[in-house]
Amino acid sequence: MFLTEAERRLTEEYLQQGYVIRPVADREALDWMRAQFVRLIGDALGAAADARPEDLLNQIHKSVPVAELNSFRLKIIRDFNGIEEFREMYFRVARPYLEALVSNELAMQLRVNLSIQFPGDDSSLLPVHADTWSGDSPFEVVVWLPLVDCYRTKAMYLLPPDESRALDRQFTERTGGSSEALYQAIKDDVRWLEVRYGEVLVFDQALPHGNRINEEPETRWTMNCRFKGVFTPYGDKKIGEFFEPVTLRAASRTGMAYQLPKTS
Ligand SMILES: O=C(O)CCC(=O)C(=O)O
Ligand SMILES: [Fe+2]
Repeated sequence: MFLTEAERRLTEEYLQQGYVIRPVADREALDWMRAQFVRLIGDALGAAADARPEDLLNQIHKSVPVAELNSFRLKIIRDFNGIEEFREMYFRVARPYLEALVSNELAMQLRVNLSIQFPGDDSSLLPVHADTWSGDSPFEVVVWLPLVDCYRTKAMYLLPPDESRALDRQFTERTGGSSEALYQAIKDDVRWLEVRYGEVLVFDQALPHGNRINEEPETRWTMNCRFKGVFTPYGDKKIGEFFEPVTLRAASRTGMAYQLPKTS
């Protein structure tokens, strides 16, 4: 394969671990996004935030009652997805990694997701799953971007490819039905992914992953968004409804528009 040395390293790492963690490719884009959050949180709370951004985010559970967490989260999601440049900024932080691992003709999810997890809160957990189990295409990757440092249970976990293949071979025996039973079966094999603010995670959503109660004293704020090659097979999430091309190239545009001359 005609890959550069850097692409080869990234590829090996992704195939071996099921993910890569790298410094964001555009730090200004990341800081711009975090500044938008600070502004939107100020709007939502009805008071301009004067704390440092990392303190405001990490300590938000002191200002928002857990009963209001979901409506607070949905409001913030609606607001930042309404900002014109937001998706492009999101793309910029991961662009070279996506181009190396996925394609340079990419489709991007239309809406970026946000997960907020208060310390000790069990109301917004994602039990172990692979997105492919509920209809996502195995050609999709997730770009997971933290707004605060994520570590231990404030992060997410992933089952690496070798362990995942072992699980697939004995899926029924080891899972016993419930997702908690499944987690118990794999918990010694999963990797907790430490991702700091300033880094970005790209992972294979076809591998089992999820999160647990955040036992750290700070709130987790992470975004996630799916990308795939425009011309790779689609699952339930379709182009136009869920995905949209963001880097279609000239020859693909002329190719798709092409019609043979009519002969009479
Ligand atoms: O953020 C997490 O803990 C899990 C995210 C996830 O399941 C996903 O993005 O597919
Ligand atoms: Fe997932």
